[in-house]
Amino acid sequence: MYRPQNVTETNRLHIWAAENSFRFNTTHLLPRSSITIKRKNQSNMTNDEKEYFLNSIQTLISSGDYGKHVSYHGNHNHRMHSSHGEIGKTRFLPWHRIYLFELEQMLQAFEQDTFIPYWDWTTDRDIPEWLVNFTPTVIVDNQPRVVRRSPHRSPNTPNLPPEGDVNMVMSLNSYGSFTSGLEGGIFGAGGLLQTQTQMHNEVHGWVGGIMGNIRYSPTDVLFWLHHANCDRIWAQWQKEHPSEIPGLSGTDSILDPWTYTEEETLDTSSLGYIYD
Ligand SMILES: [Cu+2]
Repeated sequence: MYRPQNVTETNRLHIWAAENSFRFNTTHLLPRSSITIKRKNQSNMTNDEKEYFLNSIQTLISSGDYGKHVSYHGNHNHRMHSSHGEIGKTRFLPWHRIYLFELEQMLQAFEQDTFIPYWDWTTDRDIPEWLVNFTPTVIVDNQPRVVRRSPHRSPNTPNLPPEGDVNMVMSLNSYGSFTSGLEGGIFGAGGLLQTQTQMHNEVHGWVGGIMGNIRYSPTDVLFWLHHANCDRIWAQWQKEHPSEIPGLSGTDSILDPWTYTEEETLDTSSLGYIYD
């Protein structure tokens, strides 16, 4: 059902500039070396790639654009979590896909080949070493927000989700059950299944600190790596379930504060990226 865009370098920049989500314009942008960028597993990044990524994040923090982007997540009028009801549950994956895409476009204004890496917490069972000391203070909604973490410490979320949890959601056949399992875990008749963690929510709680605060969690750079992993899991699941789409309609399908529609999110390669 999706409508793949014919992505060329020019229209990629055009699509993004038209969104006008921040103050740069196309004259600031350098063409990428490839039309389709590969988001890599963070554990396979070169030192240069890590440096480019953190430098461009830091540049956006200093310019105020990062803090502004974080603040969208604190505005719950955008309905992007299941805590906002059925529509929020349905919008969770497409909304966050665009949220990451927009940040990645901004990062590429400074390092044209940079990408948001993903953190596969089923294999890397701790905070990636190179990010342990990246704990900036970011101005969000006119207040300084400090990145603090308290990994492992919450009694409610003692473990990062194991591979079995991912296999479990991958085996689900409807978009509705897949996205709720991935966002917050799979619930049986008696509550959360004993063998499962709360998946996406679990990682937020496990990292702790600002990652455990729904309003300001994107202040921590781990947010982007964690959500890239969720987005990657969705992309894999989509390949096996091409007809299972969120199915939003009317204004619900417009991923505000941007103007992208659900349809435009359904194929990552039409947004110009894939996963390795
Ligand atoms: Cu999240």
